[in-house]
Amino acid sequence: MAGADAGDVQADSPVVVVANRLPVDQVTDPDGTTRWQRSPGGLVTALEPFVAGRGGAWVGWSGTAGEAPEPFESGGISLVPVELSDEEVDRYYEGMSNASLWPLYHDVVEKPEYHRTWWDAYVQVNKRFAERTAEVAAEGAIVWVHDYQLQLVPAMLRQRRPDLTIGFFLHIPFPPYELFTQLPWRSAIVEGLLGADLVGFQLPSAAANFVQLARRLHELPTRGATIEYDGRVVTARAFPISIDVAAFDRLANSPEVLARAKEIRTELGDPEKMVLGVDRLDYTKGISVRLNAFQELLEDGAIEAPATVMVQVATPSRERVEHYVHMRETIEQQVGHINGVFGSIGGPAVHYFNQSMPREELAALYRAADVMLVTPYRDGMNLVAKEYVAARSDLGGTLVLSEFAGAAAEFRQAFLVNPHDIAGVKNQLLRALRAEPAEAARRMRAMRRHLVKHDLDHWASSFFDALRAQA
Ligand code: ADQ
Repeated sequence: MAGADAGDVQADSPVVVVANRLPVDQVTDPDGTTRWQRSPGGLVTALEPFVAGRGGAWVGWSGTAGEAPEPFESGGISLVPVELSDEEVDRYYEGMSNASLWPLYHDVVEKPEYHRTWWDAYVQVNKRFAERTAEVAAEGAIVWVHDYQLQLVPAMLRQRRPDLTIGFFLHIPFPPYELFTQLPWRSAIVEGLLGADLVGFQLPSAAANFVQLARRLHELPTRGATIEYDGRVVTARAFPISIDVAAFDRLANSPEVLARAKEIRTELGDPEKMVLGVDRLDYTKGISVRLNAFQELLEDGAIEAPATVMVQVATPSRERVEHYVHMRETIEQQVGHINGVFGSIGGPAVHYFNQSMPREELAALYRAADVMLVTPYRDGMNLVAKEYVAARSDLGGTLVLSEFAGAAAEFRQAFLVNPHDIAGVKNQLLRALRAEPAEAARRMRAMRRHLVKHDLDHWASSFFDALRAQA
């Protein structure tokens, strides 16, 4: 087992990040050689200053099943790979994490499946992560564990290393008591999280859900944001995640991106209005909601194509999980239908891309769009909404945002919608399309003012500060 052969790993890292994935991807060059490349994600950028160059370590899976590579250095961080077998990828990752916990935590928008074999693999893999972390953390180190795949790690780690200060952050929503308690392994998960000193959530309501569970399910004494457990005090608080606002702003204002934004409008046939959606292809993101709204507005004659066009970019995701295959087919059929009825030769009403795009292209799309549609049924935060606002220093463009995205708590000046209410979504989309430039600018300015003060560094620093205060 991976945890057994620590080999050259030394227990000397004062800060350890533990996440399902390492912050690197293995890429193969044209000559067949493989190398590690830093992943584009924001998490590594946020945590780098706290981990890199200080002997910090990152424990995670490489993304490939089979024997784990030896620990290695990258960008000043010691990367400690954890092994996952093919069967564990199926059961722990695609099963328990993505077909049980993911839908349950997102308000059962799809029906979660529960299988004991998946749970067993989840326990086994969490244990391996805890063992690996226990081996690399220095005496008294600070450990920050991330997300729903690793909820048992805090308790498993504390059992092995009571000297550590342990933080946990959940990137996705945390459901209310009535939903959470359908999980057959509910007590084990709550006890797993209670192993941490600080449990962080995107929203105060999620933190409150957790405190309530500890009180009602485990009959633990609670006071405000704190829970007494096992002779310790566990704090549950909100730390809304963000993006590197300055970097995104700079990117969106670069001459190349501005030129590309213009070019995109030309390539779309110079529409009067461009509506945009950018998501990971996931059933929580409500891509069908906005396609429905767009389609009905075309049917009603409230908008016309190609004067108004929609661009939807959906990155392929979790393609081995059944719900995702089905959802992708539904979306593609819907796009086909809309274009069949409302498109013309060389002029589709919806431009759909099932592709991942470079950051520069996303920034250009954000800058080109008149309306950004972000309509998840439930979303921990939603960074796309934040990227859009960060990209619009021109104060142009409007944001239609689901009330059920964490970002809605911060962006009160967006055109907020209930994604279950199609009439309401249509209404807000029309308002957003027809907003006077002065009103759009007023809304955008207010959202930007909030965003610049609450960036990614603010998020990571607040969490680390709160965690150190618990030490
Ligand atoms: P995700 O569910 O992955 O994250 P989100 O917050 O929207 O969702 O982040 C998506 C990221 O992927 C964005 O940075 C976006 O730019 C990028 N992306 C989307 N489509 C892309 C495309 N076609 N090409 C390239 N990049 C694309 C989870 C939770 C969220 C929470 C984050 C962070 O579900 O609620 O905000 O973690 O905590």
